[in-house]
Amino acid sequence: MNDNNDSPTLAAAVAGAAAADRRDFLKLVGAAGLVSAAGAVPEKAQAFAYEPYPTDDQLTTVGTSCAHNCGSRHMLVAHKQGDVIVRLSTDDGRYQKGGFFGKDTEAEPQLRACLRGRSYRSRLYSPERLLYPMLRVGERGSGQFKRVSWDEALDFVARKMTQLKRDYGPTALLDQSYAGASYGVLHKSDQIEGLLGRFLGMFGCRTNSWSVPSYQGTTFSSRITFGTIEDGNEDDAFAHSKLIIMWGWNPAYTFHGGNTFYYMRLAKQRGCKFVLVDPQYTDSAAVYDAWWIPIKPNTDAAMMAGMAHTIFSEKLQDQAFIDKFVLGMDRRTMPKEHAGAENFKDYILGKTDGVPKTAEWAAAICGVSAADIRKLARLYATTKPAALKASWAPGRASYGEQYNRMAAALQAMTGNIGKLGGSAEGVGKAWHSESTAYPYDDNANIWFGSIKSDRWAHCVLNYPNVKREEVGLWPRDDELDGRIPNIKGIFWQGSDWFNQLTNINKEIEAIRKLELVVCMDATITPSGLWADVLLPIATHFERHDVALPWYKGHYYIHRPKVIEPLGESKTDFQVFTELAYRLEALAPGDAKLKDFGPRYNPRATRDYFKNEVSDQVDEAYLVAWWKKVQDHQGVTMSWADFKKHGVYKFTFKQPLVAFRDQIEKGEPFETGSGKIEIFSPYLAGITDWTKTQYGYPIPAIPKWIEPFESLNHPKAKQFPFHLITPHPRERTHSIYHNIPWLRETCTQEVTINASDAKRLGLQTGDTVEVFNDRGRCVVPVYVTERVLPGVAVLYEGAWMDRDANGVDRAGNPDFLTLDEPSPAGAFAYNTILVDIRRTDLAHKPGWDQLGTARSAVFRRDY
Ligand SMILES: Nc1nc2c(c(=O)[nH]1)N[C@H]1C(S)=C(S)[C@@H](COP(=O)(O)OP(=O)(O)OC[C@H]3O[C@@H](n4cnc5c(=O)[nH]c(N)nc54)[C@H](O)[C@@H]3O)O[C@H]1N2
Ligand SMILES: Nc1nc2c(c(=O)[nH]1)N[C@H]1C(S)=C(S)[C@@H](COP(=O)(O)OP(=O)(O)OC[C@H]3O[C@@H](n4cnc5c(=O)[nH]c(N)nc54)[C@H](O)[C@@H]3O)O[C@H]1N2
Ligand code: SF4
Ligand SMILES: [Mo]
Repeated sequence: MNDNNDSPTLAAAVAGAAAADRRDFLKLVGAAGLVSAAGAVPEKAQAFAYEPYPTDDQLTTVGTSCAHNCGSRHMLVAHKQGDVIVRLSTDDGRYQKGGFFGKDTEAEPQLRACLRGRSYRSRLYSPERLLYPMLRVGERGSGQFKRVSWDEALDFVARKMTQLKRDYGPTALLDQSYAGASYGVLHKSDQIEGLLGRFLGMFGCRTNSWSVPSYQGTTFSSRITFGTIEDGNEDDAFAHSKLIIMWGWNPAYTFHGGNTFYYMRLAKQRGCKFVLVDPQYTDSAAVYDAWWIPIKPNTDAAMMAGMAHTIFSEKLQDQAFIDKFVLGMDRRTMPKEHAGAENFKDYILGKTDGVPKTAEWAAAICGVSAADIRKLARLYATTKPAALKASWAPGRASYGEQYNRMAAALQAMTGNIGKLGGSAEGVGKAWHSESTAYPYDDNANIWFGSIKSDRWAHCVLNYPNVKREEVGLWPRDDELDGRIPNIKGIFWQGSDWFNQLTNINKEIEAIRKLELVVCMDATITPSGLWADVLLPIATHFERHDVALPWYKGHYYIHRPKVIEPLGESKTDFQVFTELAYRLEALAPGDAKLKDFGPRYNPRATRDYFKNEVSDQVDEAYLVAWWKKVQDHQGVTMSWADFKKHGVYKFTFKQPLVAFRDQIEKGEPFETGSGKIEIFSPYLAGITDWTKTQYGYPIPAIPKWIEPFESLNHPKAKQFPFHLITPHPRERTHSIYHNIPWLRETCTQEVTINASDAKRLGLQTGDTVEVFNDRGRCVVPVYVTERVLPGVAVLYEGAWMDRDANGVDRAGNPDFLTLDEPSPAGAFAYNTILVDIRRTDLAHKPGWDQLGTARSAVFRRDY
């Protein structure tokens, strides 16, 4: 056993830091990062790890980008001494030869990093950095691991994989890769294009997780209505709006693009009006002086139906637009084959069910006054162009798909689609990038079973007595159709899903039944603590890649290898390649695994596991990828120049607007009818819903459907708060939870209205328990007028920290969420009834004492 206490490692350095003050702490961490890479403590490292900071001319600078699934993508500039990043700064034009950026103009705004990105150094050199492979020695979830060699760890994984596939068949391994690394072209995690999906698929054992937590309801809506999720305008189009309705959208916190806020500020300066429909008065609303319309969570589709009623009854709709571009909005736009079916207008006017969806009807459901519903409907229908930005959070709910479809109906009936300053979002993807540098071929995304992602625990716990509709089994046209996956192992790559999916207590029950849990990550994570094997992965500073923006942006950022991988870290691609060679060797008679290694990573030999070899191979992949960019995207810049410039940004004559060509040039939409399908012939044609991935019926037109739980539900008598769980400003989901610099700025707390606090006798700072029949969390309370009474807000992503009684002391709302997805697959993350009571239990913020305590995983000797 390696005696971690005696070796000069990062963990050892940090062990002494627990009681030290912050400056000393950073000194130790900064120095230790170098120690672990180099094996000794050069005096210089100590000298520059703390103030006085060296000046720029004493350091080298390397332009790169920030990473992860954060809603954006910005430039970072690493200032280095030797192989240590001493500080990080961002785009201000100084560090790029050629000066593509830094102009801070409407045409070329800077790609300026937020505080999360700028604090990355403390994540890179964090005490919780995983530096070498580890194997579990205690019970699963006990957090007891021992350090092992790569050889030992990979041998264990390869043997176990071989056994599980042999004993349980091709669905035994569940792919829970997600977007932690999905925005690079070479080192990629995600369910569709990712490295893990390709690896498990080629191995012949993979259950896929098909629904995305972010916006599955929205995806469904965009696909059904427009035939594509690319319904987004580029950010700069916002600058041309006269009215922006932020519907469940808080771009001040939750980025959906690199420069959204910059362009919205331009719109404001040009006289644009802003509206916010949200249970909470957000900082975005404060900044733009928006008209705040507080709404009961998950009742958005009802309010929108009320708006549609006003628009139809006051004849404010753009009938010419509807007649030309829309299917099923009213009787005359219904497809002939479905002429007798219910159309949207008849539903809204109550002609089919006898219930007119008037503003008064909606008001009784959503809590917004009928007068305000009418006022907003008129404002939206008469202000041109107007952007109704229907964000994802209200759709991250039961029947969330109906909210997004209803929004699309409003966007269509007001003729705001395909117009500059309007909006069809939706998913809002604006860019189709050249997204993979490794082969994206027949071997990508092979699966033998595919389920709704948050049904895995349900599937494991109830196997084989599970109906296909319960798990949203994706249909196949072969003998595997209908077979419930027999899941025995999980891989987490670029994902902290154990912490981030729904109903964690149910997940805990399920994970105990598994035989293999592998976590590949750069740090110890809450998921990792439940794994059998921890594999240390190099961060984006420690490998060569190109960064992709999120859904908007039209640029690439070069990501050179800034420093050598810390400790024994390897890239995901190195790990999968080496495993492929090992799996092939373990099954010499299996023709399907012949040449698995070279087929998986065709530019490499088995030497790829050596960093000096992988560096060369990665460069070759990226050069070939750049050639694709040149061929497919009309780029003339050379790879060498791109590397010098750091950023390549596409330029356009006019802002990019989704569906402009459909509206201006009459091109067909990508739907079956070529029109915007408010009535969906596809949905109308489904007879057996159990044979679809949805499992349960979905109406052919957008409709209001009561959510599983809401303030209008009888269960609200027992659990009187509707909890919503938006995305945090100080974290990217769970990433950065342990970073003191960021956590000092924001407390993990539950926000409630002052009237509720008064009733419960609570004040800001009091510790409360937020609970329901699924779980319990302990957090401080924050009391404000900025949230609707009856609503509680608890941001997602806190690192779970269960006590002996199963109470989460960190305040992770996924102990309270329901693992019952909406028919279209939307996670019900914002559909939660809870109660709140004062508690004597302590909240554990998880970033100071606890951060270093948790890193003890590296120091114990088992
Ligand atoms: N209650 C509630 N829960 C939610 C949500 C909500 O709204 N409410 N939102 C959901 C949504 S939309 C999302 S997208 C999910 C996010 O869920 P996750 O994707 O699980 O969240 P992250 O915290 O981003 O975790 C990504 C992990 O990837 C690791 N990682 C980063 N880069 C690499 C790499 O190159 N290789 C490897 N192997 N690992 C890497 C990071 O260290 C991190 O641990 O959370 C969901 N959870
Ligand atoms: N800082 C930061 N930015 C991020 C992320 C992050 O973790 N941190 N994650 C990224 C990812 S993966 C995603 S999926 C996106 C998510 O992007 P969004 O879904 O747009 O963001 P959220 O923060 O979940 O919620 C936005 C707003 O919706 C409101 N809301 C919640 N429920 C309801 C409802 O029922 N009705 C109405 N009308 N409003 C409601 C919340 O109060 C909040 O103000 O953000 C991306 N950007
Ligand atoms: S918005 Fe995202 S990419 Fe940009 S700096 Fe912040 S964390 Fe990094
Ligand atoms: Mo997401």
